[in-house]
Amino acid sequence: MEEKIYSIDPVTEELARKAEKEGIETLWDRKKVMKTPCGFGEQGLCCRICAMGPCRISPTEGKGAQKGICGATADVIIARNLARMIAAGTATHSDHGRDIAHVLHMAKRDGNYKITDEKKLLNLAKEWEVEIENRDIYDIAHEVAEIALNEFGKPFGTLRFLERAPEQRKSVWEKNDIRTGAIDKEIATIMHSTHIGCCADAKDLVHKGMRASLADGWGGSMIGTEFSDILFGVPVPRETEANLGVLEEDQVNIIVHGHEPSLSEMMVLAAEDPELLQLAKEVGAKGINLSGMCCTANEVTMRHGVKIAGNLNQQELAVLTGAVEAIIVDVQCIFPALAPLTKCYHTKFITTSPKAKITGATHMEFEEEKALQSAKEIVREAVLNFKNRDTKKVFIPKTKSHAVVGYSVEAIKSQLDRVVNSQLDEGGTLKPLADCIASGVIRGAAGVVGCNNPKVKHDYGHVELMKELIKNDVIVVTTGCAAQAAAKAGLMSKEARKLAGKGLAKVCELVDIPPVLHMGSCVDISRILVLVSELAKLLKVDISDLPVVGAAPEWMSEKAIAIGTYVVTSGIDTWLGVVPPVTGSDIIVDILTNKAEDIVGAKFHVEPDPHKAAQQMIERIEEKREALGL
Ligand code: BF8
Ligand code: SF4
Repeated sequence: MEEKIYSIDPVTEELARKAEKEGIETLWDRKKVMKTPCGFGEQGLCCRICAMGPCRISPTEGKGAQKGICGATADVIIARNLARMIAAGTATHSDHGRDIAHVLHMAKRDGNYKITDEKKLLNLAKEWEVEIENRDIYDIAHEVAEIALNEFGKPFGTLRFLERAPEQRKSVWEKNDIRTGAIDKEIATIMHSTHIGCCADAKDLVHKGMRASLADGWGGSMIGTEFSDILFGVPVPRETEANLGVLEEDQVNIIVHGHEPSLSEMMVLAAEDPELLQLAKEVGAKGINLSGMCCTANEVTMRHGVKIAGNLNQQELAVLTGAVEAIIVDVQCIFPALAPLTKCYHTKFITTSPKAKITGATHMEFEEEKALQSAKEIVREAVLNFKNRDTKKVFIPKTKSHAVVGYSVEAIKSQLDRVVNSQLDEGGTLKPLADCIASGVIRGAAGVVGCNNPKVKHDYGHVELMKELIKNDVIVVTTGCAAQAAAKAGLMSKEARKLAGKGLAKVCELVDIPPVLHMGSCVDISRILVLVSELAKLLKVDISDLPVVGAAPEWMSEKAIAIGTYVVTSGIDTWLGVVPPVTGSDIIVDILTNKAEDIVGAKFHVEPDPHKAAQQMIERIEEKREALGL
């Protein structure tokens, strides 16, 4: 029998084999049990919105049920399901943003949460016309936070951050009634419109989805990023290491997994606490080794260089090393499978958020009012668990990769300042980058983002796509689990410029950057929106005119659907490596992959083969260049 290959990542392969040998179940086993996915679900032809159903529509025209009991057609059912996915994704990122805004609202000079980047706060205060003269910085912060919190429910007006887009883009949104209002309102409207017997117009439902998606990218996500930077610092380039080889045999290994930096930042501080370090020594460990998983890893590696343990598909494998004392989680992308799995090892599985309690886990609520104390209690649990480690079960793979991370827009600008702008006697601008793109030294830019999905060989979609793009002089910016795939594959080391085409390699050498830039977590795709907006303004064009493309080769979450939709709605063509559940409706497929271009100047493309996707993306970039006369 042919051996199943799970991943292109040798560490993942090694640990998946360990799981096989020990008879431990992983996501790949559960996928196997799932057998062929439900054909109706796969095409989006199933509706369970009301109790007259569930209704499923026959994929064959003229045969079997062609309508739900209420009369909803396949087009309506699929559009409703799609809109609900967008609403869920938008809710998730935005609720994260709201939490961070609350943290800024409670920040105090002598509290656990302080303002780290006053400049960023003052810039935002000016942008939002908040009085700054002769005011205490914390008063300004609290007022800015309150304004942000009102973005979620304000009864009138459109989102403030939409103003950051170029004028041409704003007109496109205005003309098509896509300028989004309060974040919660857009989500609620979708839930209302998709209730039984409400909106039954497929095109209009996609339109509603597009409008809500902007509340994600230009709303909740942007609030999350901006406020995290103000509280915890704007990321700057720093060295780190990636993959499960970052675990240490002789230390207490703690993994932080999830999304919100309000928890992980405190965990970083707690892991450095002298008393807890002393306790670690007393239990026989040489120290406390904190590493991150999924987007939480991105947050803390960008700001502190904390090592990256792995991405989505590796969360169970971390436990399988037998060397993790505790896996501490907050919200999103946490497999419930960790609860029974951790019972097979000594690992403590600790949930911290009231929004994500998991049966079988130990819940230690993280209280923001006494954040550091809460974090210390959690770390203490982990340290005390070191003595329970069963050395016979321990296997830490050797492999880990070196990476440079932390390319916020500000960091990219200061990198350009240091080596290019300083010679030109100007600073704080992306102009040299725009010039490189205009001259053709760099052909364009691609944002490669998103998850892992066992439908794709782990990391293969991300890594192959990125390699092909950089080889063709397309600079890659990345976030989320895609960023971690790149880090593990060595694409974020400066030496990776050897894999780049001549032009890009030269720019990387001159500016001292890797060809694949780590821009953060999934909410940080808002950084990419700011980046492309500034580039478009410099070149005096709309975002949709730029030789810029996006891709989510291994996406799986509703968040990814919301992201893809706001990226397209912002004017950037987006390639998906996994087919979304919409293929049962020709009308929806036509809107997403064709007609969207007439409305917002960009559309979705679906291409599971990363090499073919890269070629299509490069062709699209060249088309855009030609249209711009470059
Ligand atoms: O928000 S990339 S698997 S970790 S959803 Fe989740 Fe997907 Fe990873 Fe972060 Ni984003
Ligand atoms: Fe069936 Fe219509 Fe109810 Fe959906 S909303 S389950 S299609 S009756």
